[in-house]
Amino acid sequence: MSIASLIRHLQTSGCIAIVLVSALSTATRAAAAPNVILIVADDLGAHDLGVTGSRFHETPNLDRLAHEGMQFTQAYSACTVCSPTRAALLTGKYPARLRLTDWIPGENRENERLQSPEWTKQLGSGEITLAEHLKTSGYSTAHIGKWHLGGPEVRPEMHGFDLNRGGDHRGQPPSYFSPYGLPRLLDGPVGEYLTDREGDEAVQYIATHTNRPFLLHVCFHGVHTPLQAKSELVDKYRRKPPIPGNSQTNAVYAAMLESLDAAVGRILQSLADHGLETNTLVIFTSDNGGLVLGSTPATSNAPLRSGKGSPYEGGVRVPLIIRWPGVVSPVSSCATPVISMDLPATVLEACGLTHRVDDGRSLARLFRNPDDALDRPFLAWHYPHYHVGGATPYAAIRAGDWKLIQYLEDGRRELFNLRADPAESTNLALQQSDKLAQLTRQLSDWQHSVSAQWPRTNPIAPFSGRQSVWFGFDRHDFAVDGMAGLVVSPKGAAPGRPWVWHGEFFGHKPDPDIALLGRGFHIAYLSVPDQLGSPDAVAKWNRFYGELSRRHGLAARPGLVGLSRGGLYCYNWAVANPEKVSCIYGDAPVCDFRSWPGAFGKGKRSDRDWQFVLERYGFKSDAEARAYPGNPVDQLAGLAAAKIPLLHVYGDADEVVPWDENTGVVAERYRKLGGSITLIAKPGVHHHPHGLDDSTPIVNFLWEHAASPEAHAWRKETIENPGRKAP
Ligand SMILES: [Ca+2]
Repeated sequence: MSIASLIRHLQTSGCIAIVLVSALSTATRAAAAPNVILIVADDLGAHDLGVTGSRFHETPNLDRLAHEGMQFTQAYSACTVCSPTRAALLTGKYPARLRLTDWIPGENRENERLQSPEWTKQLGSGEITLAEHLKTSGYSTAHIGKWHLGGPEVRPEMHGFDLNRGGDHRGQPPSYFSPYGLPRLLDGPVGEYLTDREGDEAVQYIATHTNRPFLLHVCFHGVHTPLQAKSELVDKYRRKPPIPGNSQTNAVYAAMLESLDAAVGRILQSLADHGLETNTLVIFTSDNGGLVLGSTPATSNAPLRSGKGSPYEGGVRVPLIIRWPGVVSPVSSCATPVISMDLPATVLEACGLTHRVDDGRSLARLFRNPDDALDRPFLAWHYPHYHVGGATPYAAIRAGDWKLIQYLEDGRRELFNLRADPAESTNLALQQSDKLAQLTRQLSDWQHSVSAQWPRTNPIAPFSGRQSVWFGFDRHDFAVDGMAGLVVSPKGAAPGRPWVWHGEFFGHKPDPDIALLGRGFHIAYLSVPDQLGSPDAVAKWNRFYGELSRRHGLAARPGLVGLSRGGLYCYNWAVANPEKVSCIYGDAPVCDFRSWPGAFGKGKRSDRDWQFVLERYGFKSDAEARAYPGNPVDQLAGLAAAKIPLLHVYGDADEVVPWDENTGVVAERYRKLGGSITLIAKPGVHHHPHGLDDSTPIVNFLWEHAASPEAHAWRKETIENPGRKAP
């Protein structure tokens, strides 16, 4: 039984009280055909509403809508950014199938490891939208607000909407206060607020369309950036007392959301005023997860991980509320995973239309039985792009409680059990090999079925800059963002282009480097002296890493080498980037600046370097520096979780960087955290000399952990077949 016929049955059997708009016998469809209001907020996170758990934001109207209908607690957007989800909402197709896979026009990053494919930067006129289907069936149709699906030739008017108020190619308004700078929306009085205006446009549309079924597509520009809100509302949230444990604190964002909620309230009131409440299907959702970037992020999606532009749940989980009196039970909720494409399928069934939707499933059966499953084995995402929110090109699949993320740069995979671990904190890829293989296969089959587009490998740029010879190998000295860097290249790179990266003292004790060059490693160094591993040094390392791994194609996970103070650089960078590190070799490494140069224990004081610590880390006093919780010895959990193996070589008579205050503390804590560390003590040796007389254990450690399986196989083959050339 379709929803339309179900309603007719309920209405005629008197099960519920519904006022018939006109006689069923003469206008069967029109009588039962509900109005549809599809409200899409922009960048609204899964836990931004009062009813979805926010303790800071105030959304009484949306909370009431949820109580009068069904809340979907595991609703997904088709993408982690705007345009693809909006296209999916109108067509019922996966963005990958539409080849509209990024926000329009997207970013063109030339120096990344992968280049985006030639994707479609508009909703093509060949696609038939929900509005076109309903218009053909006699509906009035209107689009209000953000469109963001291409240029002038693919505006809402060309995709089945009779009316367009504000929709164009833009992804955000130049201003939330009139004059708006939106060519498709006449400016209101100076200072009028855009969200209020969009609500007013919707109310006016409802008031003038009471006699004919309508589709009203209200795409609020809020709560996307620029964060601009009415000052009296901002003040209200600024005055709120702190809420313990609350991670949503942005008063401007909260004020924007309150305006959006109020506009929704006025739309709902308008339906009631015109007697349309009962026969109107109201859907409220968002196009991607909440924005969590910056020092004062717009919102937090906690307990979900990350936010807009990231492959994790915070990027794709959205609120979804559906109200349809008499059909959807009030105060109901549904935990079945659903996705953007399901909404057009649902609307079409609700309107008694039979058009097939490629990738969506009607949620109608869930209205009746929220515990039902939908007839599909998984949901999937394919994003062959980079995004400032954290994404490198990836694909993902959710099947049952499991979610797999596959990174297209290097094939790395992460597997999470969302029921046990909704925050995606524990990667089970190694423990659950059967599940990993099953999801990988399903994802690959799906990508094939939608003809997913693949990013292309960027041609590897050769090293440039001043060329010289270093122990018989080519050395290039060059600048990255004004910083001096260098790379020594092997005669032939091992497969996967492995490399080691020195934190300070490049060239001191070169034996391991020379041996690794002979095995196809690159050796790299960035000169950031006197920074002692400060946050600024970590940021500089990030840029150097990006240059080497993306532009020059070196492996995604180098081995790090930290001699003495180089330990602070290596460990602090690794703590910030655990997924980018294969292993760490520390040689008498400093792991706590309180030991050296602070010498608050047994270490040897260096006044000059301690001054650098205070300055570079921004401490106002010794006391503040000593209370700092960010030394490597206190930050090992992430490295242990990432299973990064450590090797420390040290002299047990070191009086400059005493081993027990550094290596000893790291070893004890790392092992307690489940991490692996190998210690090689040199009896009676002081801080110098570094290294070992026979470097074999160091070389083997770096080779074992920093070289790819393909490199291991290649070396085995070249040793067994010495006539073969390196690739
Ligand atoms: Ca968005």
